[in-house]
Amino acid sequence: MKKLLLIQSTPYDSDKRPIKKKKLYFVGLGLPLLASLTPKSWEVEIILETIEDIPFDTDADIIAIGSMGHAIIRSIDIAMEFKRRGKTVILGGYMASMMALEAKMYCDSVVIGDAENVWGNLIEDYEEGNLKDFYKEQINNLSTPLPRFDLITNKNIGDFLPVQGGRGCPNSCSFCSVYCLYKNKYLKRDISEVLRDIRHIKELGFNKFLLLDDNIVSDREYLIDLCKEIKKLDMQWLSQCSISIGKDLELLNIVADSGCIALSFGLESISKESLNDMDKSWADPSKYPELIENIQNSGIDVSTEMVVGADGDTLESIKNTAKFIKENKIVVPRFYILTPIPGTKYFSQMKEQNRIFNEDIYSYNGSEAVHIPKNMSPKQLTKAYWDLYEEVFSFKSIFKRTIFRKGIFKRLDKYLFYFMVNLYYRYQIKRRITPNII
Ligand code: B12
Ligand code: SF4
Repeated sequence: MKKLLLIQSTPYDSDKRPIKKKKLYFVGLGLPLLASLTPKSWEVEIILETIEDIPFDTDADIIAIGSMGHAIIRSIDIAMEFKRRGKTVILGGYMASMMALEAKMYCDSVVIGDAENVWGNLIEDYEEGNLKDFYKEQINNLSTPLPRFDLITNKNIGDFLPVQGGRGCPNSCSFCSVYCLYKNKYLKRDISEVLRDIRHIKELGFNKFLLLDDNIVSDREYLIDLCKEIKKLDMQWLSQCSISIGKDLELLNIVADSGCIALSFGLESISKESLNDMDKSWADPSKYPELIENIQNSGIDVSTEMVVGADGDTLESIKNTAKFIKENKIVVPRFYILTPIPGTKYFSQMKEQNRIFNEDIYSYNGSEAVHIPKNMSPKQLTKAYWDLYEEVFSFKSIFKRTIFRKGIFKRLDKYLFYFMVNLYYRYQIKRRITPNII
């Protein structure tokens, strides 16, 4: 029987050691899905490198490696090692798709973008000794088989399994990788298919799921219909979407009522100028507090993703961001330095303006400035970024955002959980690890 080894690589830390954890709280869907798209005549194994070691002496025939964000550099190192050992190596996932020519230098074939329509052909071509350099076919309808969760549920993962709703996003933020691959397209799966996967997850004994979707409010009617069905299954779920959901109280209630416990929002910045600059002019930071309050009042917890270093940012506005997070009692805030990722519009803009200060794209990790900001030096930006993290994860701020809040005793277990997550993030920040891959 032929064997396929699927690997999700882990990023390197600042000493170039692969970041390791005992438990991976959130797992992606890409590899379980690829496994289910693989012909039944193949044996498949999945390795999540964050929690497992890579079996370099495997007897697998094909090694296929994912590439998420700055973990691409680790993916390339793994690819080169397997090539050295004479294996057939495939790279796929976001970064390999966005820099496919570069990725090809280290492997036999690159899958660009969605794998659904090409993975079967790739396996067939391999069997016929006829692998092509690139496989690319964008899908127009999103329909996927039941993912091979059996290949990950025996691992030390969290209590949420991933289920996909939609893929892509109608917006076009200049720094965004999703826009690069989907160009304003939002593909959604049939509600019956999404429910099939959620029911399966429940049968496996999981009562929580991660609804993977780049922006679940991309299609309001679809979301309402989906939530009405999810409610019947009595489960808890998390997802991410645009903060604009905070304007729509009716929708918020339907979403909360269906079991949504927390949503993550890419707020990006409290500076309107910065948002305009990122082609995110539809977002209005002066409205953020009101929208956040509406969301929190509906019973949904708010976690945020923000970036610093856009042209509207000053050292003072970055400092004020800590105040914003504290005042709005954001339970799980995360930050990145705005980074021009090759393939994005923002990368081309920075390149044209000659503002890329560090050309070594493989060193980009979202926590060190690589471009020349408008209102500070790259060094000042990196320092302001870590100062912001230190301030937001000071004990005072952690207590204020998680413990000292109205209704704490009604939902003590929940806020204690967030308190623990914050302590863990603090521990990572002290070691200069961006808190993200738990
Ligand atoms: C769940 C998730 C996570 C989870 C789980 C990660 C994991 N290791 O499995 C957590 C929270 C841990 C995480 C962490 C990170 N993530 Co993440 N994550 C996601 C998210 C929300 C969903 C991924 C998913 O399962 N999608 C559903 C599946 C079906 O789609 P897919 O992954 O795109 O897979 C399809 C194709 O891409 C392809 N494919 C995917 N992998 C592979 C591999 C091979 C070999 C092949 C052939 C094909 C292939 O086939 C699939 C079917 O078509 C995406 C957003 C998104 N739009 O996908 C971000 C996303 C992938 N993450 C991103 C980033 C940046 C990160 C971090 C680097 C964040 C950070 N700064 O630290 C870390 C790195 C983690 C790591 N490498 O271990 C970026 C990647 C951007 C980029 N240019 O690379 C995304 C796109 C978010 C965003 N909007 O920017 N992430
Ligand atoms: S709203 Fe989010 S997913 Fe959509 S383009 Fe902007 S950053 Fe990307």
